[in-house]
Amino acid sequence: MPELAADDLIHRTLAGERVPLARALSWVENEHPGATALLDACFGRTGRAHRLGITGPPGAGKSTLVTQLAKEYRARGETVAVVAVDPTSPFSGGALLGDRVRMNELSGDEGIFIRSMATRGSMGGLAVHTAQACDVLDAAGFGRILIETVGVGQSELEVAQTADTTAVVLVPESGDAVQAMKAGIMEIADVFAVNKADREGADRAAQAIRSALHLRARTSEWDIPVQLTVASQGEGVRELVDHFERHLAWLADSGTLERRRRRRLEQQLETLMRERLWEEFRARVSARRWDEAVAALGERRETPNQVATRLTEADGSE
Ligand SMILES: Nc1nc2c(ncn2[C@@H]2O[C@H](COP(=O)(O)OP(=O)(O)OP(=O)(O)O)[C@@H](O)[C@H]2O)c(=O)[nH]1
Ligand SMILES: [Mg+2]
Repeated sequence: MPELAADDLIHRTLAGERVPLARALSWVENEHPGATALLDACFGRTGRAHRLGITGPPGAGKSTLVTQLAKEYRARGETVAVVAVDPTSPFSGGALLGDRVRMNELSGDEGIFIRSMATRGSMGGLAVHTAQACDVLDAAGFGRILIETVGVGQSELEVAQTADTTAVVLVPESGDAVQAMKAGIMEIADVFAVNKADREGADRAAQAIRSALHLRARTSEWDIPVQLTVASQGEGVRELVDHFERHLAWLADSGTLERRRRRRLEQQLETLMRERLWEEFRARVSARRWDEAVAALGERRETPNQVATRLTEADGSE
């Protein structure tokens, strides 16, 4: 596609045209200068999509499940965007190719849009870019946004937290259930899927998760369901979507949706303010002064606290 004027690109993205939409998402991902105007134009139209995080350990069957979920939502008349967050790890090269093949099943349907986000740059950046990509997809009119993230680390938690509903996908045989609980995933799961339930031990794994949930102090009125699935056969997928829809209704009725979204916006604002204030500061303080401050630390003449105080209290005049 030839270079589009920014206004044209924004207009066509909001109209749901796929090629401009793909370009718009690249703008977000690459922090293109036009991204700010794009996101500003999208903002007033966001808040309509249900954002679902699908997370869990490598190979649990997330992509297979996402493909099935997308089909089920389509059958229910919803439009679906999939955001697959690829960690650029040496292990995921093959898996990514697998994803493409699997998700090819979905291609050719105008009501489905699939996008990968690379984990370039900082992890914090990834969460921000993912949230912004979801804003664009939301504004473009997709009703359900499925965000697939691999793993159970801090960065995945951050990405998952950009969702309204988070599903944690585990498998029967590994000690994943226990590990996930340790990694804090228990705190973010709204729904559990025990996938590969065609294998030994799925009921036992589901039971282990339920017991762990019972031991935990309840923090809300939402009863976290544990659903067995066989993603490769599409089993349990309808039930899973039912849980998601019930969760969405619960979020809305209880006021939790509004609260979560507001907190998300507050976090966005905070991130933005941090960046801006930092840039402002670096523009104000010369490289020479900064280097001197670092040298003072290196030579143990001042403590980091003292230097920070001196630099913030200075009025900027050199
Ligand atoms: N037996 C069985 N295999 C499954 C099931 N669901 C997925 N698989 C297989 O598990 C493998 C991994 O599936 P993916 O969907 O790529 O898993 P993933 O969690 O997206 O993997 P990463 O993105 O690499 O973390 C594939 O070979 C799938 O065919 C299932 O319910 N039962
Ligand atoms: Mg995958």
